[in-house]
Amino acid sequence: MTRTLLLGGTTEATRLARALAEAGADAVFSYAGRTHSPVAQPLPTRVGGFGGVAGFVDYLRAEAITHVVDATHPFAAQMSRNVIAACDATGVPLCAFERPAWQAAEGDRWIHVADMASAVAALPETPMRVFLAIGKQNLNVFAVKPQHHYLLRLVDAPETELPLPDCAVELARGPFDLAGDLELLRHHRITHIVAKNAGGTGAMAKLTAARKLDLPIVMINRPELPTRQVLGDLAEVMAWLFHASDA
Ligand code: 3Y8
Ligand code: NAP
Repeated sequence: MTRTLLLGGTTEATRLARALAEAGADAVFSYAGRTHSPVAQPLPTRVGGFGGVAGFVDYLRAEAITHVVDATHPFAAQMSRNVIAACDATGVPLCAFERPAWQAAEGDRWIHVADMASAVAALPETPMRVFLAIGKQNLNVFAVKPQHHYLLRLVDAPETELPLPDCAVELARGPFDLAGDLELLRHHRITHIVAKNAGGTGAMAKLTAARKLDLPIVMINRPELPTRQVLGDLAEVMAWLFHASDA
């Protein structure tokens, strides 16, 4: 009998949770607990870290998990590395459910950078109006360029003082749409966007809006991960979970 642990926090994970619930599958959904009130899922849900690789191994054994689907965000690299190590150690089958990276289209003005520090370096010296669509975990690296006006889009109101002297906060939770992101960029007179190459549809609207407004995007490449099986299609994940175990 398959008992699945689904590591979530993305649009794809939410879709897969619905498919598993509709199939009456024995599955547990897992959030890191990054936001105050995560979207409720149609599966039994646990919230919070496991306690590193050792904690994750203990959880897999204690909960008799037979399959792990890593549907975390492409930038949740630490979790994905821990999952690979723990599934190697226990022999529990693992697949990543991951959306392909975004590709620049005709008319896009993307500046590709390797990491957050390079994203800061890619911004001009003269004061601009920058939409930081990267959440709150990496804001401090931008403090070396305080001259810009920054627009931050966060899931929860910041609890500590922000490291940027000139910034506005927009509280919102994805997935986002084109009309909303066009209005956001126009209202705040944005000149540059900084984004992670999240892929998927949940955070894509700002890319289309930037193209329509002819704005440059500093696009941060995904972190490298050790090789693992990656599936990009929900039906493939369901087949991996249920047809494989029939074999
Ligand atoms: C807690 C679950 C769904 C999932 C929706 C996707 C991502 C749409 C767009 C912009 C970019 C950003 C951020 C973003 C989006 C999805 C997806 C999305 C980006 C929730 C969620 C959790 C998180 C964590 C949160 C991070 C932050 C990142 C904001 C739930 C809503 C910037 C990433 O306050 C914090 O600490 C927030 C932290 C990690 C990045 C960061 O470093 O700050 N997401 N986002 C998950 C958990 O606890 O395990 O709360 O409901 C999920 C989603 N947020 O249900 O459809 O494409 O699927 N989330 C990025 O992608 O760049 C905003 O503004 O355009
Ligand atoms: P991360 O840096 O890769 O992970 C740091 C630690 O957080 C992990 O080692 C683990 O703690 C815990 N953790 C992460 N994801 C978890 C999950 N789904 N369930 C239980 N514990 C989890 O992770 P992150 O980038 O902060 O992302 C956290 C969550 O937000 C993930 O669910 C991710 O899908 C979602 N998210 C992230 C982004 C982003 O830009 N990073 C964007 C959208 C959504 P222990 O070591 O204690 O087990």
